[in-house]
Amino acid sequence: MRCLQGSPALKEKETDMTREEITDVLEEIALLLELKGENPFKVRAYRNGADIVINYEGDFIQLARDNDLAQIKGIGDALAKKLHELVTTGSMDYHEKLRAEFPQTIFELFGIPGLGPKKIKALHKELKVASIADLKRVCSSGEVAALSGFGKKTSEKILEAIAFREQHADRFLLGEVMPAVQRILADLRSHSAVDQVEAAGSVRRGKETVHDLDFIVATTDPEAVMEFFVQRDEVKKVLVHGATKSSVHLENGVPCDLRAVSNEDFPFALNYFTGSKEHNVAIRGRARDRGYTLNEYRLAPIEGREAPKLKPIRTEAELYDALDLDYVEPALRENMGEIEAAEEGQLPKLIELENLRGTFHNHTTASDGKNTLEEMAAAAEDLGLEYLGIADHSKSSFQANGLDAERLLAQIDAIRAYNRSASGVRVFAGTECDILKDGSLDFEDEILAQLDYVVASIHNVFTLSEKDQTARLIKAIENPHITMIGHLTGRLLLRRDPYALNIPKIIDACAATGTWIEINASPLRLDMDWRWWHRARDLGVRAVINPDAHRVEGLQDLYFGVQVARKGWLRREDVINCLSLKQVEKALEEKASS
Ligand code: DGT
Ligand code: CA
Ligand code: CA
Ligand code: ZN
Repeated sequence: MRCLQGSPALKEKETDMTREEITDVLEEIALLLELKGENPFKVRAYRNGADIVINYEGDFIQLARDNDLAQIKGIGDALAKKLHELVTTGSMDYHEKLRAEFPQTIFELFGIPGLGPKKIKALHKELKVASIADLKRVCSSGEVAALSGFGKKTSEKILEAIAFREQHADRFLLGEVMPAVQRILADLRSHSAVDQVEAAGSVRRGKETVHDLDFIVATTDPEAVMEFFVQRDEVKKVLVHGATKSSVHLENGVPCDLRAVSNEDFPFALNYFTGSKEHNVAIRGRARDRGYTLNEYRLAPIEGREAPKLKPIRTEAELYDALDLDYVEPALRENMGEIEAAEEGQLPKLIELENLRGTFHNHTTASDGKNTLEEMAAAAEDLGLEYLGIADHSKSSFQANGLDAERLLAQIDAIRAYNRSASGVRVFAGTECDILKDGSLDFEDEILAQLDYVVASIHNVFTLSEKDQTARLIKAIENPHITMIGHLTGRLLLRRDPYALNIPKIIDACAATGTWIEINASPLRLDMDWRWWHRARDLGVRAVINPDAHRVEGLQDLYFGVQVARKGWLRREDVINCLSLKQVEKALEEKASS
């Protein structure tokens, strides 16, 4: 599979304003209009506009520049004019005026699960709630419980959500910070005084959430590099601007550290600041046992101790070698057995993004996706994939416009017809079938049997006890029509905890039935968690990395799924969608007939 982030088909031409930024403005206008209680059609017009901006096939930005948008279906004259203003001046008067009618902090409220515009409007109007701090106060005082349409239970739920948020307030999704990481790396790399540069810390280890970004550069002119770094446009606040270390906050609130070292110190600094702390402690202990001291500057004999003479160390690989260890990939540096494995030459050869040949769990406009089957297939082909599975929602996911049997059968026909007519990727017909409360499935077996594969997922009734939720899932796993389990625990990182589940039991059931487990690659899910994969792999469970894409850009999330697989010690042969088309067809048949 080709490099994702740079894929030409998906990348926007360089402009000051991106499509994403324009959509954000339109979505925000829709929200503000809703808060004001404006006519729903007006609100809808901005939401539709946002969809069009993202999905329009031509050069939207250029058309907006040229004031030529009114030719696009769904964009009226008034909106076209406003978008022209936005793209050419960077702001929209209408939007700014609307914003000014509300306190800035009101936008925080949209981040609380369960609070839609209607509720926020009521809270704002009745209790003057304009921030999360306000909301916490009126929930605690009992005023929210007494408010019509809310009640005690809702009030408690809101308080729980606020507490959850506070607990996670200082962390960010890896997927959320990755674009900034790439920009910063590229900028630093382009600086003439920079000899080497790497992201370190949790980002380099591919952790699913991160507290801050850490960068290390090797340079002979640290002051110039520091100056360059703190002057970047994206930097909002400079906390420390030292001779060899700076700490800043980026625009999006993400803290970011830069350290400058000499070329000689680089491998030691990089290794130290990559962590994890636990891994560092373990290898430092190992160095000490061998008579060396290891820190962020050097590996050197401890004074007065006998120690074998060291070869020069210019890279991390040479550092590990000096400690009689195979090179440990950053993804594995969590002190979870990697040092023992490195000592015994037993580290896995980890899967790489390029190994992926296809993917299974993706949505289209048939349910809640934003792109058609043809568009998704073309995007998959652009990424160099050989096959693409379409798994739209089933009918119980009515909020996601899930398909009933009739619509599903029509979709199967459409996919078969597509495969006959097109020569690009092979499309597999699947479903993301809801697992109902009792563990039965949302389609009859007779329907499921007509599909190429079935992703089974839980989308509701999250509150069962661990025992019942586990039994519910195991019942689904035991249905031979199920190919794989989607987003196993239902967690939304930094937003919603996983439902209660006995994961070892689920892994055993999947091993016994040959059911695959998804690595849901959406940066918000990354589920099943990497901490379980080593064990699952050893029990023979196969992983399948799925982006759960709801639009063509979503396919790029495969990158994050691969990070999870790597952190979970998975090799190419452990991941089903590294198989070629021919092999994967065979694997699907075998699963269906087991
Ligand atoms: P986070 O919380 O997502 O930023 O996670 P990290 O791992 O990036 O942590 P951070 O930024 O505090 O520090 C970067 C690395 O520096 C960390 O992974 C290991 C190393 N480090 C930081 N403090 C210590 C320490 O007290 N002892 C040791 N051994 N290493 C440390
Ligand atoms: Ca960090
Ligand atoms: Ca840090
Ligand atoms: Zn789902």
